[in-house]
Amino acid sequence: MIIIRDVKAILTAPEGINLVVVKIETSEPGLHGLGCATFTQRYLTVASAIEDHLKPFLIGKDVQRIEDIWQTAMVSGYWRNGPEFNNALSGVDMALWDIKGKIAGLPVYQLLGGKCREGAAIYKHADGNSKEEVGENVRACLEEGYRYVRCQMGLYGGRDHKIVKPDNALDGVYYDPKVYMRGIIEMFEHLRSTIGWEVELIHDSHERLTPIDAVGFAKQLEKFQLFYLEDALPPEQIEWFKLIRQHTTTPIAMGELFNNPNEWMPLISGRLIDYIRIHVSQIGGITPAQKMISLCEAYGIRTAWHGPGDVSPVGHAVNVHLDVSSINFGIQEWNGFKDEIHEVFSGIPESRNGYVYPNEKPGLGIDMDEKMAAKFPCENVVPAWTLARLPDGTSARP
Ligand code: GCO
Ligand code: MG
Repeated sequence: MIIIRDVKAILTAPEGINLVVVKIETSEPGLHGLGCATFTQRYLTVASAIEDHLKPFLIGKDVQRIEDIWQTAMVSGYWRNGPEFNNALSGVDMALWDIKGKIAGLPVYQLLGGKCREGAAIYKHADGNSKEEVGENVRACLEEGYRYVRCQMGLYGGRDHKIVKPDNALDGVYYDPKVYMRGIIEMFEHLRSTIGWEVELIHDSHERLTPIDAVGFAKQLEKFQLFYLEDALPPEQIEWFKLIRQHTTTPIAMGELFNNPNEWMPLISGRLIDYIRIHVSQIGGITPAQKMISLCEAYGIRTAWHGPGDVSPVGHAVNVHLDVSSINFGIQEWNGFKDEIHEVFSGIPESRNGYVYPNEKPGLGIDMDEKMAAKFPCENVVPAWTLARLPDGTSARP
């Protein structure tokens, strides 16, 4: 029996974004696994959950017993389904799947049922401070071969528009929901009238609207035939998705903020969304993700795993292994990498002409240079964009 000998959290920020990777070493010389545990805003807490709680729990356990380890670890602290521990457990889970693939001599997608497609279609982010600038950036994505593009105008909620604040207003990233909504409608009018209908367009509302405004916004967007509207509501208001469904056929995506099955179950079983946007490490890794794929298939829902800059290349590789082996794959978020990431990680899935491909190595196919990782220390800062405020200074869900 091959057992777990060591478990460590590797913290690194090659692109200036805090990443957490778990490395599991085994009793088999040279056999190790890597997993993504990236919760960028709470990387120190995740590292402690790994080193101080999971490591003593895991040392000496059979590396092959992934399900039993996942289930017992998840309840080892009795309280469960929290973001920090879910990410820590994800790093362990993905590393164990990596090891199982290496033992079997197979890429993880083969362990999940094999390929349904050679590559996964990907979307890229286009942004800009005006509808014309967004249009130019969408065209640039099309020239790179992308056929799916996420379109934002001032990242989330819009920015730099005129805001009348009260005296002595506190610091924050101010936005006006109505100005944001009107601007996005104008932006899509411009994009559809100048670029046309061949490109699939996505928009991420990032929970910036009140529920009733979100319903109206989704309805107004219907004529632009989006591929999907993402995060129309915050996780605390998921009951309002019923009203969105009653008022519009705009396809709906939700999930990057989810940690607890009680958040996604009503949306899936009620067929209230079309794409599940889970950040895989936020729910605990491959083990829960593969169960979610089957659940979504039963309800006609497709996958669109979260793939921003705050996922490590190990997590991106997991997304791609899940993408190519799921019959109900929808689309994969993919924004590419800066050169520095390649100084630390090798085997990153390659993207070409609007598709991303898993590498064919056993396991997840990623390795990392720990010495190089140490060259890029993480920084414990609160991202400014999380301090969203309405014009009167009221804090808003970011
Ligand atoms: C997306 C997400 C990200 C998140 C970020 C939070 O759709 O990619 O909304 O941009 O905001 O991952 O840290
Ligand atoms: Mg998003």
